[in-house]
Amino acid sequence: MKFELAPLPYAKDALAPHLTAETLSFHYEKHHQTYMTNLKNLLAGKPEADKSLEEIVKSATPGPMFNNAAQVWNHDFYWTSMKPNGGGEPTGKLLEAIKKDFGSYAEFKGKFQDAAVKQFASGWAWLVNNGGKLEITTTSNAETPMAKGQTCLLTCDVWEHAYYIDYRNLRAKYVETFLNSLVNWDFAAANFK
Ligand code: MN3
Repeated sequence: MKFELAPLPYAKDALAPHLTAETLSFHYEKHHQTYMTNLKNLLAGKPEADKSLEEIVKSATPGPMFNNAAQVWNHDFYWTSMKPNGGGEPTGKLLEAIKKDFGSYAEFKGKFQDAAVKQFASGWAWLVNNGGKLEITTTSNAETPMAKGQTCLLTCDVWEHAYYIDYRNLRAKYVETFLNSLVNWDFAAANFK
């Protein structure tokens, strides 16, 4: 397959003021692009070059190939986990499932924020469908629930590069803003089907 970054699903300034164009420029054009460039260099002349990105993530052993492929996939997933004028509560079947598995949207929100803030150092906070049950999980560095057979519904990047320009050290404020103003519940609902 041809490995090129997918375009951002919105303009670089479309998430402002919550995430500025400067943050999206660095995060997408520098960090995300570097993972893709590294991956392409690692794939050159290798049989894995014919696999899909998802197949590479699922089959790679720990090391640079996994790290760069998974970071490309995680960031693609992160961009669509947000949208302009996002945030608020989900609706429909997804809201019903959140109520069933977490008690209420407010309880889900508190647990997601807590997990995202407590993830030590670099990583990701996720809402996943684990065999029919919704769960909040965090992963370190490039690790991804997708490689473990869980269905990812949405993710929040908690690497410092995701928020440091706009929020400095205040990860909690960034995560709260992600849920209040950015999260794309339409995407999560589509993944839940
Ligand atoms: Mn990132």
